[in-house]
Amino acid sequence: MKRHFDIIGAPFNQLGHVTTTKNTVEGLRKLDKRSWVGLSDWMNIRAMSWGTHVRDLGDVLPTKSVKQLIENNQKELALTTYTNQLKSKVLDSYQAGNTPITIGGDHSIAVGTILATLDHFQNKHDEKVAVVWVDAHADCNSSLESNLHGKPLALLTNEFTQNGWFVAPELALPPSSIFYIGVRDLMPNEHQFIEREGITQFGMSYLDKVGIQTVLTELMTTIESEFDRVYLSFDYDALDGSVFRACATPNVGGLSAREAIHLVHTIASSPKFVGADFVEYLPELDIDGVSKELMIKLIDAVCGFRS
Ligand SMILES: [Mn+2]
Repeated sequence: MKRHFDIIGAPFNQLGHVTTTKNTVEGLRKLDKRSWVGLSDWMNIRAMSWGTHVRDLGDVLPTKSVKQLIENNQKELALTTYTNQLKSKVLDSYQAGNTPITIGGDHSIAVGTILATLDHFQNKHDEKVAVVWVDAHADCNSSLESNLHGKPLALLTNEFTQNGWFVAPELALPPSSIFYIGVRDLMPNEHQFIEREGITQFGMSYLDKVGIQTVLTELMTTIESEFDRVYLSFDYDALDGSVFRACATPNVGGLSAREAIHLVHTIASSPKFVGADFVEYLPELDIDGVSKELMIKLIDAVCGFRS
């Protein structure tokens, strides 16, 4: 199967621990003095020299009304409005038979990408979708106080039910479909949710013991036997924060560059793979461009290149 990839920009960074109105996707696309490559040039090289089918669909920008809602502190409504726009763009990609690669944005944008995935595959085609969540955090914090970028999985599973938040049952994500990799900073309520629902976690200590290959073999064996599709949501802060610090919440002791490339390449190589998002990378904090080069390698790994 020759895949057709769609790059979708989701530069929405208003619901995290650090907010920015800068276009974080443009920071990745463009070549600058700090890095030897920009995503746009690199994808052109892949298309022209290697025959990769990849196109950049541009950005889903937050509208005036989204910005207004945030100013009015109606954040859940702002997120619903923004992610509805993003969802329809991602759905277009699925309907065209393509593989969307969405670039954030903070992790709240995954509400849009995953609702599109669940709408297309779970709701319309009655298929079971596994969501692999690669992150330093579990992002299922259901408390009212925490930022929305820390609760996309609470929102998608209807674990968070305040401020009018509700996901239609046919679009809700079953907790048993979540697979965590790299989580090492949990809140007690998140721990309880994970324990209660029996969610699969491949934590860093397990990875230390068995290595990334065993983790991926176990993960993909389960997905091959129990699921029809797999979606990948990759938070930059899953990476080792002692090296990769271009985000709001770097966390020391995460995935190495090689482990991350191998992980993304392995999941994206599955015939069941449908799409991915890469979130939380903040170009303005990337002082030497190392993180940008890795982000491009991770996106390249989705396209089948393990370089
Ligand atoms: Mn996250």
